Amino acid sequence: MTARFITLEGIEGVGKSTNLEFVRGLINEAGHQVQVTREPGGTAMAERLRDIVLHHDDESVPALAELLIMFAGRCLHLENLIRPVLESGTWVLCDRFTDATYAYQGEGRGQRLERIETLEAWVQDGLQPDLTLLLDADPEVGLARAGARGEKDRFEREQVEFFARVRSAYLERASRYPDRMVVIDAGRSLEEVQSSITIHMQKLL
Ligand code: Z5A
Repeated sequence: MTARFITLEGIEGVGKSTNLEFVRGLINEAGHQVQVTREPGGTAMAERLRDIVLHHDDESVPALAELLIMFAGRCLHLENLIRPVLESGTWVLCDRFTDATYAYQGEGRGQRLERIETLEAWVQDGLQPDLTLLLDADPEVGLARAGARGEKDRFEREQVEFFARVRSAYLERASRYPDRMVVIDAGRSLEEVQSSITIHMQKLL
């Protein structure tokens, strides 16, 4: 069986990190090896770009620069980790991928759709996730769950209206790509969320 590429998406605090481990367990239980990774980041150099884009405030970051950094990191991640791992037969489970770019840099920062589509075509050359689990919840819920943490990064300092725009962009993409993206109501208890995830994963497994 071909190795699968699965991504988790959603606004801040909806439970991506929490459920990543749960999904890893489901894949392992089904007898597959899986590499867990994340974006921005995933390789040593892409992690350095992540640090720049999330934590450095020493000069202003134009929205176009932010977009280009996301795709530069993605190019490193795809060529040096994701493609080789999939080719070796190991599944890849990634915390965020290009849907996040459409949602954050597109709807959130106002970057034009055609720009993102062009970069996506250059960098991904047709590669898309086999399944994207979109954890969806009201921004107030996500921000409250994430709120207890310490110092906030450049995105976490955004206001609730920003996350509302990001959320609606995610939902719009899910309705456009229903074969790849499934929306999971992440406002429910963790047990209920994981039961929905299991149903969708079983179709793939
Ligand atoms: N970004 C971008 O702009 N463009 C791109 O192309 C890409 C990314 C790829 C870093 O992402 C930033 O990068 C991101 C967008 C940008 N910024 N934002 N926002 P990240 O994924 O590393 O950061 P994050 O979204 O801020 O992750 P997070 O805050 O860690 O959220 P999470 O992983 O979804 O949530 P969690 O840590 O699993 O859960 C939060 C808390 O809620 C925790 O205490 C859990 O125990 C609890 N939890 C989880 N689920 C539940 C349920 N169901 N009930 C109750 N409590 C729960």
